[in-house]
Amino acid sequence: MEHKPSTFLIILLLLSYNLNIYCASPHSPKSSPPPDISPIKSPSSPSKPTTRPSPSPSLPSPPKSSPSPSVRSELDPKQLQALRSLNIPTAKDPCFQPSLHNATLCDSGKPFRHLVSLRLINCSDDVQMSITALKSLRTLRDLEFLNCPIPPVHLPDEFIANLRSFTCVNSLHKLTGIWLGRLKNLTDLTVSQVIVNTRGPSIILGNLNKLRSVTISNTNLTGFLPKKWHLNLTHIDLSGNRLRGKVPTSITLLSDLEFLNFSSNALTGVLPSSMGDLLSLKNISFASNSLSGPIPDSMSEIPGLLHLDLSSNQFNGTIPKFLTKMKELKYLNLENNNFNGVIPFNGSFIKRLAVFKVGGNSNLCYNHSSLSSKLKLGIAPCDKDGLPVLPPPDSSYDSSGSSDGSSSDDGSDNESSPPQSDHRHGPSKIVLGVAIGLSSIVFLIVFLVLLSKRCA
Ligand SMILES: *[C@@H]1O[C@H](CO)[C@@H](O)[C@H](O)[C@H]1NC(C)=O
Ligand SMILES: *[C@@H]1O[C@H](CO)[C@@H](O)[C@H](O)[C@H]1NC(C)=O
Ligand SMILES: *[C@@H]1O[C@H](CO)[C@@H](O)[C@H](O)[C@H]1NC(C)=O
Ligand SMILES: *[C@@H]1O[C@H](CO)[C@@H](O)[C@H](O)[C@H]1NC(C)=O
Ligand SMILES: *[C@@H]1O[C@H](CO)[C@@H](O)[C@H](O)[C@H]1NC(C)=O
Ligand SMILES: *[C@@H]1O[C@H](CO)[C@@H](O)[C@H](O)[C@H]1NC(C)=O
Ligand SMILES: *[C@@H]1O[C@H](CO)[C@@H](O)[C@H](O)[C@H]1NC(C)=O
Ligand SMILES: *[C@@H]1O[C@H](CO)[C@@H](O)[C@H](O)[C@H]1NC(C)=O
Ligand SMILES: *[C@@H]1O[C@H](CO)[C@@H](O)[C@H](O)[C@H]1NC(C)=O
Ligand SMILES: CC(=O)N[C@H]1CO[C@H](CO)[C@@H](O)[C@@H]1O
Repeated sequence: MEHKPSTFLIILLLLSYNLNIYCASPHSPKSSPPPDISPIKSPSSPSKPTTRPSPSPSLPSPPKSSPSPSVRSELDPKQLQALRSLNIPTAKDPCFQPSLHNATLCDSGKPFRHLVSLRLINCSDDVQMSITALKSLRTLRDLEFLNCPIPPVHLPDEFIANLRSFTCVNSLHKLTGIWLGRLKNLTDLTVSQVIVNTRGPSIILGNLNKLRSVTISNTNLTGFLPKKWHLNLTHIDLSGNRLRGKVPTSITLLSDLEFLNFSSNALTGVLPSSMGDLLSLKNISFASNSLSGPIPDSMSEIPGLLHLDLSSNQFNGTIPKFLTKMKELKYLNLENNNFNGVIPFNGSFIKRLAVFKVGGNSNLCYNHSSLSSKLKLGIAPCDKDGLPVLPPPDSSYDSSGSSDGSSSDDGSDNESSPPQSDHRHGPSKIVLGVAIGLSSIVFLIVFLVLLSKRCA
């Protein structure tokens, strides 16, 4: 306790030594304005270079589809007409106008350009997509409906043949599995906030053999997960549906899969023990289902796991220590399950994560000699047998933590090996603070007197 004021004294002496030099320096005439604190300020004073206006701001590189204006060709008149029938403004060439509400993208064909991408946003419900219009738009590779409450459309075969990407968010009233299953050449499918009537996702996924990315979320999709998956899938989001049954082992054959979201369904059973075969996995969520059993050991093999959400299920067993070895992990949510035992984490692991949740596991506890109660994990500390101390943690004020700047000084203390139970030191901390404050003032006065004598 004594060494804190003495450190302060040393700093002051050093400062006054500095000032001493400053006062004596020939470069700083004594007639200059009071040399109050400018030498202390100086480290921050070198003016930062303000954002330099670049002499010739380079224009953003033009989209690859637009050559120099002089040689540009125009959109195919038939497609122009089709766009007009969709109430899309065509006064300006849709291949060049900045995409505002209805985004369009064209190829660089000659003599005419053709549309490759069309996005309809917030359209009025009286818009009709006629067969003629759709046939003339068969060059589209990408079609998106966002908030377009128009009636479902029948897509002609020649239109479907070229379509690679289809998005329907809160649009087209209602879709069926058979309608979506016709879009056989798709690599990307996104359907969200639309009712999808079907017996199960297999009707759709079993037909789209080129899919790489599929999102069918919040669609009230029913049935079971497919047993057969297309092996090139990298992204699967079937969250927010009514899917039931087990997670099939066959899903672990998807070695390119990076993103898997089955959250908010009615899945049951245990996770496949070969989960660790999903070597490309980065984000995974099984949150809000009725899954049980342990976290599979094989998951320790997944090198780049970033995001693991198993919350709100009935997973049980102990939390595996291998999670601490996962270098990339940023998000770990295990709350509201039946895990038991001591959590295998220390403070430095938990601090590394952006999100860490383990609350709502009544048989889980933390070792209070390696984790501070300040982390407020929502679980009880363990007794010496590794069982939760009952009753569960009470977050009432049992320390001075709420009265002083505890949040600022706990930055490193739970890293150190003997973390004392800090609530006993509450009142003495305040006394110490007052003492340091008072002595600081005294020293400052002495310092100023000294300074004024030297510089006078
Ligand atoms: C579509 O409508 C939503 C809400 O009505 C609005 O926030 C959004 O900016 C609109 N988007 C476009 C491109 O008009
Ligand atoms: C998919 O595209 C190929 C050419 O890329 C075409 O031959 C085939 O007919 C298309 N399939 C469907 C179902 O349209
Ligand atoms: C989805 O299904 C549930 C249960 O059958 C039903 O209550 C709900 O209204 C459905 N949602 C929509 C948007 O139809
Ligand atoms: C997966 O994609 C690769 C190209 O990235 C392709 O060569 C291969 O045929 C695809 N596999 C299947 C089963 O479609
Ligand atoms: C999964 O989907 C839900 C809802 O659709 C979303 O809230 C959640 O963030 C998603 N999880 C991941 C890992 O992307
Ligand atoms: C994957 O998880 C990370 C960490 O939580 C998050 O920042 C990122 O947005 C997620 N990626 C996707 C595609 O949801
Ligand atoms: C997990 O729960 C299942 C029943 O759901 C039970 O058979 C199993 O023994 C439990 N495992 C552990 C480690 O508690
Ligand atoms: C808690 O950690 C200490 C020191 O790391 C260890 O000696 C003790 O056995 C642990 N207690 C439990 C219940 O695991
Ligand atoms: C925290 O745990 C990790 C992984 O077990 C370990 O590498 C690290 O040394 C621990 N840190 C401290 C301060 O105990
Ligand atoms: C088909 C379609 O959605 N057309 C819309 C394009 O945008 C204009 C205004 O931004 C709407 O009036 C059209 O309905």
